[in-house]
Amino acid sequence: MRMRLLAFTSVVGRSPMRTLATCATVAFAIVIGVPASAYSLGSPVCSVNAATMGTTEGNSVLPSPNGWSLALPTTYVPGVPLTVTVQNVGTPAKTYRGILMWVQASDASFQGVWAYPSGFQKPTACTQASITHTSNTLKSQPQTFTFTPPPGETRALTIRAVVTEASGRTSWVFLSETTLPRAATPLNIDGSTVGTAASAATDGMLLMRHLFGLSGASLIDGVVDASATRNATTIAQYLTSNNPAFDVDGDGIVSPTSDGLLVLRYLLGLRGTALTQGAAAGTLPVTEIERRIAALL
Ligand SMILES: [Ca+2]
Repeated sequence: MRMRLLAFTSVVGRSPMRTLATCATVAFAIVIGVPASAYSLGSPVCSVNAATMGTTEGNSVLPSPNGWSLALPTTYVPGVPLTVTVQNVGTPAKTYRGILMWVQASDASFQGVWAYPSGFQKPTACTQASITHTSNTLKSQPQTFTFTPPPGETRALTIRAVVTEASGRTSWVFLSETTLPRAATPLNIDGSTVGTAASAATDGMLLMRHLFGLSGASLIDGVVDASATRNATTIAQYLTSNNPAFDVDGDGIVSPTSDGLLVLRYLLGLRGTALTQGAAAGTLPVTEIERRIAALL
């Protein structure tokens, strides 16, 4: 019911539909009957569910998910892009015409940002948490997309998708939804298994040294926990692949004298102006910087 209300609300706010209306009654009928992913120019709505689709498109002639699935990581790190692959593993030659995919947190709020490759776009009235096609031409799969979870987010995120196989309205299939929990303690940089999962003397120093360009022995000497599960090589790989997570002041750059210092100070217990004095480079309020670091713990 919540999903239906969301979809309906999204449709009501869509101005192009209003131009089709000749009177309030007709407008209401069109709003109720708006097709979703079968639209030749992409979905006008931000999300749908099976009930909405059945009502507006007619019941699908295909059983969901009809071989379609999403491939993606098992967890997410706040602020770090991840790859989502739409695929039909059992039938590599299978094509599709339309798609609507979106991401919501547990309170049904839309979260995160899709990148839009050629042929895909943001539904006009939606946030970048939704992605749809730009035309109903046949598309091959697997198709990869990039999604960036919000910095500072800690709730599990659920990715949902509906695909339209043929040009008719009743060939829609829902893919099994996938819920990604946040990765455990992304700031546990050395992967220690004993004691404090993230500490200034180890993880804070590792981040700082890495951002100053140190590697090998000079990266890890004296600053990895006895229970560390990563070595100099895998610590460097971890910090590189999760680099965007450490832009805690949100200026788009990960720097030792701002982000590295902020994380180190936070792990030492500093908060408020004592945290950010002379360190933050962006325009985020200190409360948001604290939230972004806390989301990595
Ligand atoms: Ca930064």
